[in-house]
This record gives sequence, structure tokens and C-alpha cells, in this order.
Amino acid sequence: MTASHDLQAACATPPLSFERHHLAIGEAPPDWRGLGGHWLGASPEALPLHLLAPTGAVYDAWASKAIPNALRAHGPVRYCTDGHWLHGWVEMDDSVLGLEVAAYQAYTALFQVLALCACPHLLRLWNYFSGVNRETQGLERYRQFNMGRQQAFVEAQRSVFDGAPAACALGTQDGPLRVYFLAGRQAPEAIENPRQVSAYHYPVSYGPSAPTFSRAALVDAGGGRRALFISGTASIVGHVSMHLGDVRLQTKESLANMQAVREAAAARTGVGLRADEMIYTLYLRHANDLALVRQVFEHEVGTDSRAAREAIYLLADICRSDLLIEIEAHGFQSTEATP
Ligand code: 3EB
Repeated sequence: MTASHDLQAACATPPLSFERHHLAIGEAPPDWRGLGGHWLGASPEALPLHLLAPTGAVYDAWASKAIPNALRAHGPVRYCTDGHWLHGWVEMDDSVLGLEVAAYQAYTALFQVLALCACPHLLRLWNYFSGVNRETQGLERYRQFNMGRQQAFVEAQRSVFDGAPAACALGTQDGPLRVYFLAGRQAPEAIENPRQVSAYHYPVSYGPSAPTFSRAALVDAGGGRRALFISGTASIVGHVSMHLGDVRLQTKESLANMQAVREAAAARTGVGLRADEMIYTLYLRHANDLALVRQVFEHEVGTDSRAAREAIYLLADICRSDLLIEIEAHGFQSTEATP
């Protein structure tokens, strides 16, 4: 190996990886370390979101080769980092602060951690809070959240338009605001959906501050792989909610939007990810819709596909009261030329 190869190896990005563990109640995940992750379903650490399917618990684990990593704390933020990748979460009780201030403080705290760790680029955010569609002081709580989030981005001198991270925002039954985040050393490439108005350009009829997220983020995941993170995707065309009251058509429209995002990403990189190569989380407003949503989704990805087997279904409120479903996904693809 030449000196320049050594240098390259030393500087190389450790490959970011993801594993979704489907566990029985009380069963520990095989790897406790890595960069940490998200518990869903029957676990004391899980979000207060009902797991509709599968039964038991799910642990979504992020890892890189440079394990083990200690769990660190900074104010309300808990995180793990290997120096290249950083995964963490921040919890903020909005019942006293109000949601706008809680969102502002949560994001301000997590931006401080990113600066501290020299891991400045957010790839993906997962936002969860209660009473998403409830109005307090004349404003829906999701809109209050958008105000606090956007203000924190502006004050940290981060883009609230092009280049905003991929994200999702869902409603829990109760509990504090919880934001999970994944960050890295390299800025991801933001991808928008040609079928939709960018969320950061939604008209003010959807709230005083627009949501701060991109439709997807593409990032060099190390190890000759690229990761595509598709934000929570719903039945919105242009900026308008479509197929009101029809969960079957809303699911189809959401999947059509995800396909458009995959195609937009493929146009940038020259290689596309197929629908069945991704890992999905489906959020349903009504538990009764599970069978129908599952049928439409499995028709899209193939009943026997890994995507269908790994997909999880959660009961959650969606950011607009007229939306019945939101779907998110991520996947990895090789950047090496195939012969
Ligand atoms: C939408 O497209 C549906 O506020 O972070 C999807 C993904 C949605 C992320 C967010 C909201 C967010 O507007 C809602």
C-alpha cells in the first residue's frame, strides 16, 4: 500500500449502517452499542406511539464500524458519535414551555451538540410530539412547532430553504416533544419532489412559518455506498391534500410521491433505488386502516419482498388533520460501477 493509500484509508468515512431488529417483548437487541437508535412498540424506552404491526418491539439501530461509542449527554441532548457520524435525541417538556418554545430550545440544544462534535450536517430528523392537530391560543400545535423550529434554524444560521434536512413530524398520544437526529461530517444533497411544492415554500395558509425540511437527503454513507433518506411523505400534490377521507388513494398518492423523489434522486446520481430496496415506516391516523394500507403498500413493493417483511406500521397523528397516512423510507445503494 502506498502512503497516499494509507492516508486515504485513515481519512475514509466509516460506513454508516442501519439494522431494524424485530424483537419479542423483553428481548434485547443483538447490538447495544453502535450509534444508538429508536425503540418502537413494547419497550419502556419506546415512543408513546402504538405499534400496529408487527407485534412485540422494534429497535431501529444506527451504527458505523468504529464501535463502541459511549452515550454522552449535553443539556437535554443524549447522543453517540464515532467522530464521523452522530446519532442522538433531545427531549423537551412542552407542557410548561409551550410547543413553540420547546421546539426552539430542543433545536438550539441539538445544534450546539453538532457544533461541539464537529459533526455539523444534519441528514435526518424525526420529530414527535402530542396533540399535533390541537389548537391552543388560536394556532394548531403543528404550526407552533414550525415557528419554533424555523426560528432555531435561522438563529443558528442554517438554511430554512434549499438544503434543509430530511425529516418527519408525527403525533404521539402524550408525552414531551422528542426529536431524534442523525448527523455527519459532509453536507447531504437535498432532493425535492417535482410533484410537490417544497414544504419550505408552502403558502402562509398552512401556518405563519413554513416547515423546515427537504423531501429527501442523499449522502455519501462511506464504504462505497450512498444513503437516501426520504422524508415523511403524504398525499399532497402541489401544496394541496388529496383524496380526503380515502385512505386507499392517499396511500397510493404517497407512494407515487415517494417514487417521484426516488426518480429525482436517481437523476442526480445516475443510479436509482427501487421501491423494494428501501426500509419503510408507515404512520396511520386510524388503526382500522391497517389492512387496507398494508394491501396497497405490499402491492407496490411485493408481498414477499424484504421491504414488506421489514416495514412497520404505527398509529400516529399526521401534520394536517385531513391526512390519514404518512410514509417514510431510507435505503443504501452502491456507488461502485456495476460491470
Ligand atoms: C407534508 O408533506 C406532510 O414538518 O418535518 C412530512 C414530513 C410532513 C416532515 C415536518 C411534515 C414534516 O407537508 C407533513
